[in-house]
Amino acid sequence: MPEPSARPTLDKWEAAAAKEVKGKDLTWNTPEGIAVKPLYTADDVKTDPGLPGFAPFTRGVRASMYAGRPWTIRQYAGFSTAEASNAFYHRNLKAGQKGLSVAFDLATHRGYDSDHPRVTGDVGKAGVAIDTIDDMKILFDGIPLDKMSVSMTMNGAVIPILAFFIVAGEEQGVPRAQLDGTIQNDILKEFMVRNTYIYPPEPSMRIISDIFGYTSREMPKFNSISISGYHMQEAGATQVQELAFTIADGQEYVKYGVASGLDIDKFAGRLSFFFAIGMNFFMEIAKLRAARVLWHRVMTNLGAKDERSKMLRTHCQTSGVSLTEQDPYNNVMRTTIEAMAAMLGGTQSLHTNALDEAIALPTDFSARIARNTQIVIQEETGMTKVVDPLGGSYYIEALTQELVDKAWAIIEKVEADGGMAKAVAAGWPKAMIEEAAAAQAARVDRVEQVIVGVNKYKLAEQDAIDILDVDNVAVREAQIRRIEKVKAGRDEATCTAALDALREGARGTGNLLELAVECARQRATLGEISQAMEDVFGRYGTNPTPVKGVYGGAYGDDQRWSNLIDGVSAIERRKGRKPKMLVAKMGQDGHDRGANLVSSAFGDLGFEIVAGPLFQTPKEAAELAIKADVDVVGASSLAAGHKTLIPELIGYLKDAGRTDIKVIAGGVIPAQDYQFLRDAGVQGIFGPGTNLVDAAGSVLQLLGHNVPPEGVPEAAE
Ligand code: MLC
Ligand code: 5AD
Repeated sequence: MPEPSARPTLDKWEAAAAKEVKGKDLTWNTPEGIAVKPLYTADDVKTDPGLPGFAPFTRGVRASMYAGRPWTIRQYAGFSTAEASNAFYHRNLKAGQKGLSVAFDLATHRGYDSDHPRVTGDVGKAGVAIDTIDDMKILFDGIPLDKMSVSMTMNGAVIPILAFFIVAGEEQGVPRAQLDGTIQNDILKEFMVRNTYIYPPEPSMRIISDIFGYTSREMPKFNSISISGYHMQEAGATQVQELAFTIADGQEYVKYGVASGLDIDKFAGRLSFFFAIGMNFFMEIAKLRAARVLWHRVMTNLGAKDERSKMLRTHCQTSGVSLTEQDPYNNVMRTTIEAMAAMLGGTQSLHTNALDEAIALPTDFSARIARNTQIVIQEETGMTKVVDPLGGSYYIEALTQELVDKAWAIIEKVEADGGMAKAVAAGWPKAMIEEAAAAQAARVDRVEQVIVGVNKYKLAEQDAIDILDVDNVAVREAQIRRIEKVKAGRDEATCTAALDALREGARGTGNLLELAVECARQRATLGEISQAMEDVFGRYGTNPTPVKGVYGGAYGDDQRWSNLIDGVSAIERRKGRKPKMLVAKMGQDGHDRGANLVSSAFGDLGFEIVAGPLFQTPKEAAELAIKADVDVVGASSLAAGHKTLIPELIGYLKDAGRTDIKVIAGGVIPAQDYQFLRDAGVQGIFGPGTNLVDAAGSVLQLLGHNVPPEGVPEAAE
């Protein structure tokens, strides 16, 4: 070591670096507004991160962390029937998975039984169909619920699902006090980004307090909520937004729990979190550390005394939107990098996405690689042997502090507005996230942000990969048969009495979960339990409000963009009005990022956009298209309902004599389905990774305007 006086100073380093890069500014301005410098030194570290297992838990919630016990390998899965999903779980557990995580189909999420007319396209598609306690028992057949921790991603229909889980345990011989697991139960982010809500905000918040009350009393091992930022990042939020809104959501839930009469330290220890881990490696590591610091601060301010109440425990999932349909094997590397960020950030539990993520649910093959990504890290690399190995890294520590400060500023703004429930109702967090999404889409489409295989290093030819295709018609028929069987075998009078009691409880102050447990015992269906509460609370709906000017603003006087605007004007001159497009969301698919982006970008080009409400039936979408007299319907599908819903939509337009209204489809549509959709009359298909400028060129062509050569889109198909 040279003497301190002989050591080079930072000035000297700056001069040397500037010389090497000929004065180029090496600062990286990230989307969250953080200026990342090319070098960090001890001067940048302002806070001591302390030790793992001790407040404020910057370096991890356990003293020994993975050296004592590695994180839980918990793969999110579910599809088709309870039988098929149960068999999949058994195969996965045998191959090294450690915890379960159930994905339900969208009909279940939204509180509909599989026989409901609104859900024909959704049954068994994006997750497993659960209608009755019998389905739930089959789902966990051979899985001891006192030994296996089970996460269930359920928010809308959280009351019937948790009731089924409790009764499935009972009938397996496991008292509810021994049930180990987590229910997502996070409705605020549903109103913001994920959209599987059922009831209006106020009764939805009551449901959460009721669950806190019941589980803190009856189920001491069960995590009563998984406060989720994951879906915010998927919807386009920056890491700072994800961090801030998630912690603010948590703060709001605690306030509601306390207001409902609970002692903070009686329930706060069982609150858990869930974050997305995207490709900004160090930022994600720092985000998890910052989250722990922020939660400790928030809970201290709220008066928690028990250190466990202030300890942020989290699940993480690698980022779905960071994965591509194009050259899908790159997704294995992306997921590996993200998994490493999650573990270096100190996650308690992790899901790694499968390489076919961008187009379908995992197959046994892709699920194996995803799972083994974690097993290899845990068992081959030695990475688990040292607690928080990045602790003390100048960059990580400085970034952690910067994220804490930036997120805290947003949390304070939320508080100044009266808390997250009010902010969500006012809509500004959602608008902020959508603006970030539009800005990001423009960066990718303009190749300012590289996505390998999508906007750079593209393959000339894509090989199709084998994907999982669920036959929703067959699943629906099987589910209907089971619903009939369960209804035929129950005592109708006691079942009706239990449902009546639930309805009364909803009107008054009865604990909704406790009342629903009795309904589940009496074989009431998920749809019936949901309906009993809907009778009192009503069903909630919103209309999208696409952001304006962010996507288009990124293009300035770009020639291709101007050509497209000219094209829109040419059509306007010819028709005497602007070209008009309905952006339609059909079925129970609430994933609206794609639809919102299309609405924003096409709106910025001068299209008149009819932003259709979520959850339309094909008939409702056709009626809206005809009423608004649009030129084209863009059906956005991200939950695999496209083969059922889009042909139905075209059928209704045909029956009404409006074959002039063109139908295009976008979203998660595998190449295998293109011909089927074309045969059904779809005139343009835009898969994941579509450049919106290219897509706009194609739509203008479809409407009879040829865009000049530099504006001619590459074939989207
Ligand atoms: C852990 N333990 C240790 C230890 N580490 N004991 C001694 N030494 C150590 N080093 C103990 C813990 O204290 C705990 O016991 C037990 O081991 C289990 O560890 P854990 O760390 O709590 O892990 P886990 O049980 O896996 O719980 C993780 C969790 C939980 C708290 C984050 O909420 C969870 O599993 N969440 C998963 C959520 C999920 O899968 N979501 C999917 C969303 S998909 P004790 O007694 O203290 O509890 C989605 C997509 C979509 O949302 O949109 O559809
Ligand atoms: N099985 C496995 N993974 C799923 N995901 C969603 N549904 C399922 C399912 N049924 C994953 C995808 C998606 C994220 C929200 O969760 O990775 O991006």
